[in-house]
Amino acid sequence: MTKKWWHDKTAYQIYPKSFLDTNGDGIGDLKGIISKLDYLKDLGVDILWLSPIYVSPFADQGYDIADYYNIDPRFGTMEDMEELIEKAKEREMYIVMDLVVNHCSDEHEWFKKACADPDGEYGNYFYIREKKDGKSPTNWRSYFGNSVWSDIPGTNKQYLHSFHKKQPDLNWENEAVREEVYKNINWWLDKGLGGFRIDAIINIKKALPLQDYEPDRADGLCSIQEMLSRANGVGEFLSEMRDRCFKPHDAFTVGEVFDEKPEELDSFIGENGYFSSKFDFNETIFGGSEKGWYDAKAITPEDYKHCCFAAQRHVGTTGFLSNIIENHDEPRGVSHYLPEGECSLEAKKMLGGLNFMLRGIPFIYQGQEIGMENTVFSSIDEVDDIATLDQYQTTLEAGYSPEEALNIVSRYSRDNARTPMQWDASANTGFTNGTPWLKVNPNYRDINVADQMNDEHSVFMFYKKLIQLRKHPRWKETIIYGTLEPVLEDEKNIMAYYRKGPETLLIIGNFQKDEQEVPLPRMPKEILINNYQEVSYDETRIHLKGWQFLVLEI
Ligand code: TEU
Ligand code: CA
Repeated sequence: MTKKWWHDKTAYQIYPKSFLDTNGDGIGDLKGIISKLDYLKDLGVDILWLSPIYVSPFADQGYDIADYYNIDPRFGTMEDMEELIEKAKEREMYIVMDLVVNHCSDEHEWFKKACADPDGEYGNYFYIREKKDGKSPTNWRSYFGNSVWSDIPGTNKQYLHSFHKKQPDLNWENEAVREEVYKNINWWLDKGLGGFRIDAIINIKKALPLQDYEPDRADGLCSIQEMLSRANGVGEFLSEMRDRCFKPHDAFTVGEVFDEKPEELDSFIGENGYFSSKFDFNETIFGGSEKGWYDAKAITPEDYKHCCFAAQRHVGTTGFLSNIIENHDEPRGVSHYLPEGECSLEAKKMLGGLNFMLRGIPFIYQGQEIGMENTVFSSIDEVDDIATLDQYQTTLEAGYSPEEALNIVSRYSRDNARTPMQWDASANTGFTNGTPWLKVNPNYRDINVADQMNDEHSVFMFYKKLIQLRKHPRWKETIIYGTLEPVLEDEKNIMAYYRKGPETLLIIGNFQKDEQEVPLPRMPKEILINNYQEVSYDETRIHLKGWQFLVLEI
């Protein structure tokens, strides 16, 4: 395998709106990120992925872009962006931005021109169709509920939006659209970006001709997945984008890829793949239901283990997964994957360690490094996320009471990950001296950076140790390029796997409150990581306390 500069890196996702506000408007900004580069360097992360900071009306918190060439004033200026890229480079860190090109904002000039003249040049930048007998062109449901079609005022036409109606899909079949996208990618890469995280990229290829599919709810609509699963040929666009943009810049790219076809793995992330990596979403999507969040099945430790190993077995050494326990679209990992009420210090470290030592590139989402947890919503009015608000309605329509519906959506809401970063125990947790755009999690006095930076037993220090281990000259080759071999798979609530390279490491976690003993193949040579102070074992067995996590040289 050709070695690439990103293979041995650790990535960190910043949600700029909630990271640090420096001008008192309650919204995080670029100057806030710049002021924390040394904090991030101290943690040990190398790649910083910023969720979108382009000009946007924030209908979907910036994933609705109105100008791909400018920074939204609420985040700062282009000079701030250039300073961030420069100061990151001084620290051997790389800035990765979010490439959101399945759709733009309805306030983008392209869409305004399309609405003014739907049959003109810009009309073909989008999917615009005549309504048939007053009906929408197809019966697909958007990710945020209701039809994917909305009216173009003053016409009998509608435009397609896979997501929110303020996010019109771009027509990738139109070469002019592709050329606009490639020009923008290269413009940013020429400014010194390390690469991109690629948003909702499977969505850019639609199954043509556009047609109805079997409805899956009483509303007569069907999941958009029905269409996506029939779309073929996305690779033509992705290989063109790779060859015109990413490859010439040796850029790191990670695809937000749901529902790719298994046989396309090598094309996506292999030696000459469209992307450097793609996220492992197996654990994220487990238990989901087309009906809605209210119908989702909880994930158990055994489910989690099997999801991780299935993803690892599928990829093998074909390429590199990007491994996460959370992101800006998900609830907090420790609240989602640890059983109710088990968010202990040891359990948080175990979950982080088990994910971190998998084969692939580890991503830490802001706040994960200090063990931030889901927040509490006392009313649906405290929620700012369109996905959560849509799911709340769906849950009410399924017959749940408002308080039951609030309780259900609180468990899965994307806003759990978007509450302000918890810096210290001062007012508004040190995030802003104004009014935060989203309520601070009330547990900030117990969970914050300031308390953990100098506590050798903190979650922060544990992640710092994990990152140091990945960079350690003796172990890095094995951790980065070594194979992953599940072991003790039939032992309930034990998640264990070898990492085999020049050395052999055994990673083991007791994914339950109760202690248990498991067999060992031979006497471990060295304990590299332990989330407790001690551990007892001999050449045949190891005794694990509740939530105990270990990395052993064996
Ligand atoms: O997410 C794509 C996507 O599939 C998720 O939005 C998922 O369907 C949704 O979160 C349901 O809860 C990307 C971004 O990560 C997300 O923040 C944006 O909302 C979305 O695309 C549209 O740009
Ligand atoms: Ca601000």
